[in-house]
Amino acid sequence: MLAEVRTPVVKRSRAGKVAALAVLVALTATGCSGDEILRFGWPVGVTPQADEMRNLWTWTVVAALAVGVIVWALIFWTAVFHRKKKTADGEPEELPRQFQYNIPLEIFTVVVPTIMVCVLFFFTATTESNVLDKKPNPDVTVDVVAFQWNWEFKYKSDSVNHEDPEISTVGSSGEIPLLVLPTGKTIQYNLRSTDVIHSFWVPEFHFKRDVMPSPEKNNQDFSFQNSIDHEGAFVGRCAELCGTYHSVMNFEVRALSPDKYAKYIELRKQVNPKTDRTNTAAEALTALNCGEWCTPHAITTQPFNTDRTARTASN
Ligand SMILES: [Cu+2]
Repeated sequence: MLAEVRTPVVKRSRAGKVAALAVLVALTATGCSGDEILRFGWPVGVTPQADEMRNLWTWTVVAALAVGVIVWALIFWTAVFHRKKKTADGEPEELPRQFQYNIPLEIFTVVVPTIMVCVLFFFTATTESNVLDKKPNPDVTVDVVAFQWNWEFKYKSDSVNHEDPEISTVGSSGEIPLLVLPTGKTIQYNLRSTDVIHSFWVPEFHFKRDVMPSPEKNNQDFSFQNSIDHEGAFVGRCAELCGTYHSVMNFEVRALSPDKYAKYIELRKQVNPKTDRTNTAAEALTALNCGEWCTPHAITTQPFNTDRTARTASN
């Protein structure tokens, strides 16, 4: 009698140990930290808006996995324990007991998913509203101009003082455009295309928005705001298939502390005696000489080699 009682307990504890070991192996073998696992493949965000998006993503995936585990367990349980068996003399048995027209079960399967959709809708709508929130007077306003196949960034050094000369950084086939921005300030991005539809995407912002040729025509909101938490270099990409060289339509966001940013803007206004025109982004960053984040060329990506004759059989 005792043996009969103890056996299932021993089996259960062994199964528990195996499950715990499997989780431990999965965690250590992949080398993922807890934070990495909860990001479910997303990069580390660098804006408060990105943190909001990440929270929504994490808890949506957790909820989906919880539902998935329940559904997979039910499928497994049904397939294993309620399959059609044969009788002792090899004849097929009658079908197991059927459950159609079970009103409480049908109400349950309508009400529970409805509640789940409502909860997901609530958190999606509140997150969207927070991420798209705009302050009336942003500290910096940038006009982002997308064209086949590069970017131009035009911004006032001071969005209040409209008499300042407009500073512009444009990419070329040989140079990735650098969008230099201050940390901890509210930045407004006004998106516009000069030809086809592009998409402004910085993975570390956890944000992407289509760049349209005439957004007013369809009442599209072509601007958004964010603020960047810390200094760094973050790759930006076009995320809308826009033609032959779409895949190389990259840029780089360079976030600098507000004092370095102010110096950068001053340097952009100064005339370079060597070229007799105002400093380019690369020249201003070189003159600023602030270490890693003043590197004059993109760190996170590199220009596409447009020299067709440079191709050999090996590449
Ligand atoms: Cu594009």
